[in-house]
Amino acid sequence: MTDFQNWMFSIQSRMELVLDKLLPPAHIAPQRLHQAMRYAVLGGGKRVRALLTHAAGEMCGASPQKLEFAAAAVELIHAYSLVHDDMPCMDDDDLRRGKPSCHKQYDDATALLVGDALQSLAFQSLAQPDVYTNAARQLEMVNLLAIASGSRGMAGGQAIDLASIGQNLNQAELEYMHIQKTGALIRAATLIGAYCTDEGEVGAGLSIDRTQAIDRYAQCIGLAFQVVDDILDIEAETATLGKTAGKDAQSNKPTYVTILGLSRAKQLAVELYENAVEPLSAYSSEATRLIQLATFITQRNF
Ligand code: GRG
Repeated sequence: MTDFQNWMFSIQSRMELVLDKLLPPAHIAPQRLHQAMRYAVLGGGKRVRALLTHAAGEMCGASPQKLEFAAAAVELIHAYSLVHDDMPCMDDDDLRRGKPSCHKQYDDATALLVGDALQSLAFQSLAQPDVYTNAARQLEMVNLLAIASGSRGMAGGQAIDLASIGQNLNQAELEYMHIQKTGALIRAATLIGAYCTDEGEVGAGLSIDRTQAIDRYAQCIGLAFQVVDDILDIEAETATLGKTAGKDAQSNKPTYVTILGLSRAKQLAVELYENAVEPLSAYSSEATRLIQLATFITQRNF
């Protein structure tokens, strides 16, 4: 196993434990809701957003405990978005993370409540009273996550996505939608990791230059993530993806592949990778994990 794979697996398994502890136990009432929340969050997912939080935090010298609660908050928002996205009133998908999607395993009303409750739990995780020593920075993180998830971020992007079905979007319009739908949360995940550092703490701290470099990285890698997602929708198998392959074409959705064609979409993913890592070149080994993650995100096959 490579050093990067070791790092990734150790964070993925630590995140599983943190999320397990944050989620209400399945035997506590209302049991069905709590079971469904755990079903939607645990035992699946690449945890890309949590990895980004950790990688950015490590670059700025943040402590693991702060990073874990912050990364959990982002993963909880992400899990809520997947549960709602799969519902019949949205993308109507039966498969998620290799198992029946939440509303299929439970029912629509439960899935709706799972999303609502996961969103609240995300902010509870970020609002921990004893973890973050810099209250102003903690408030900034809450604000960042709220904006990224709301109508001018992920939920707004989803609204544009639903309205775009069957429409002929151009590349700029598609990009605008994805900056909000997928990019905003990925950007927040990364910036929140950097914000977990307290000035004067071990490590490099959070200068304006460093924040800007991380922000630029996060915006490019968020878009790259979506371009690769569109490519995989065409090229990968349902069994590998753990979600229905070919769904975009089936739903008549504009994607980078429908607009640019496969080969230009792949070229765009490479360009976005290069644009993402370029601002980090000044930081040498401190930025290693972010650079390795950019490679993982753009070269993944699931
Ligand atoms: C319902 C408010 C609301 C928003 C939904 C992000 C989103 C908006 C829907 C997800 C639909 C989708 C498949 C988007 C493409 C990019 C994406 C977010 C893929 C899933 O993320 P991964 O691959 O999933 O990181 P895992 O399972 O690995 O966590």
